[in-house]
Amino acid sequence: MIIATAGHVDHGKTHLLQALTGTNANRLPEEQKRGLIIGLGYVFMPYHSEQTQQREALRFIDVPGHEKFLCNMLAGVGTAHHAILIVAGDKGMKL
Ligand SMILES: Nc1nc2c(ncn2[C@@H]2O[C@H](COP(=O)(O)OP(=O)(O)O)[C@@H](O)[C@H]2O)c(=O)[nH]1
Ligand SMILES: [Mg+2]
Repeated sequence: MIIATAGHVDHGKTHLLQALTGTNANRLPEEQKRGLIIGLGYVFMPYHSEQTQQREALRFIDVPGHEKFLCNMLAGVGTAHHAILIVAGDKGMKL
């Protein structure tokens, strides 16, 4: 299963994925320097499936929230089965 993030820049998308998987999806040096994702980030969370009795993984695609990188965001969410809409509770919805 592939899950994409969605939400405005600086609302905690990458932070949430790091908490879930232990991996920083900001992998490029420029992304780490700026603290925001420009391309796409890929992280995963392994788990044991009771259904199949096998080791499986939830796969996440972290996408940019900045409007300048909208094309990259669309490329990321286009392949996902599900999305997590992440809104910072202290900032509210932003367009
Ligand atoms: N306002 C707010 N900031 C958060 C929250 N969770 C994480 N942050 C901080 O917001 C900053 C940006 O987080 P990041 O995950 O890079 O946001 P992204 O651009 O949506 O991926 C970091 O300094 C985080 O520590 C939250 O729930 N609310
Ligand atoms: Mg991010």
